[in-house]
Amino acid sequence: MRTVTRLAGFAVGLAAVFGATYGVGRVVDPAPVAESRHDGAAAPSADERGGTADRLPGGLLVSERGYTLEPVDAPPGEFAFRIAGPDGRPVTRYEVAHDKLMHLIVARRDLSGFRHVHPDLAPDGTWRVDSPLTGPGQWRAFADFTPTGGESLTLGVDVTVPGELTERQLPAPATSTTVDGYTVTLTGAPQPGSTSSLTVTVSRGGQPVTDLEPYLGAYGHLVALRRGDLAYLHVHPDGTPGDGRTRPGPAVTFLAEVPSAGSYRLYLDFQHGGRVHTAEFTVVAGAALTGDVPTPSGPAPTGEADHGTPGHGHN
Ligand SMILES: [Cu+2]
Repeated sequence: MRTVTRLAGFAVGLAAVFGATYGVGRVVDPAPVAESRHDGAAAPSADERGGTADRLPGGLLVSERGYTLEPVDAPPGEFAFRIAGPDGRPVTRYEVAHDKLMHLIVARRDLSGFRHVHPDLAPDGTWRVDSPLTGPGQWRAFADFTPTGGESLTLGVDVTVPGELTERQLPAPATSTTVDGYTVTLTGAPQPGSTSSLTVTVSRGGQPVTDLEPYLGAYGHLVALRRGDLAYLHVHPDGTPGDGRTRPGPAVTFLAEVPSAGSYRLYLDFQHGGRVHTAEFTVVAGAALTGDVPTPSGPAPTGEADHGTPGHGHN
């Protein structure tokens, strides 16, 4: 899995993305800035960097290691894009990862409107899907894929949907949420720089759900987006269906390593009753260390129910 990003990697990431002017009060060694990659060349290994660094979190770059995410014009109601490869031509060969050739994740910059969909590949390398951009706003679209002959990669691009938008406050941190009649609780808290165990427990009508269905080869998929820059972490469960030790609920455990302190929105996809449901949580990593980023204005919402996009779902 490529979701593991060490704390040292975060320091490099912040320096590379924000430059020295955006330090959130942390001491960042300036040396790695010069090593940030703008040319698509392979990342220096941790050893080459003196054992201090990993690569950036996913989704922050529109172009990385020679691959570039390019939205293309599409009819209304459709979203289309391609991945340009190192030779400049659209990539047409991909490896299956988590049951699919391509995972497209979208969320607004305010972390609302999350969708996770699976586009279809045309022979010319164009990916098409019914548009998951469910309303106006500044969206970030993430393409999570493995090109044949390359490593897995998550590229991100901004997409604007015109129209009037009321920006939503990030819901307050909570350890329980409801979706589609299910109650999902979260135990564990991510700590930057170390692997943290996060366990979600699913119940319905007060009864634990013990017959979760595999979805994309797992009993749950967890995407985390960092508040502030939408750094993307795709976290997978500790255990897979059929491995003889992983039970189909009510608990699903994930191993997460977040790249920094701060607020994250977690999006848990799980399948039950033949449908995929998405439970969302706000968590604060390293809260004791730095505290949360203050909300710019107005009181924080007290619940989760006002944040979700009605009918957001999957295909
Ligand atoms: Cu997917």
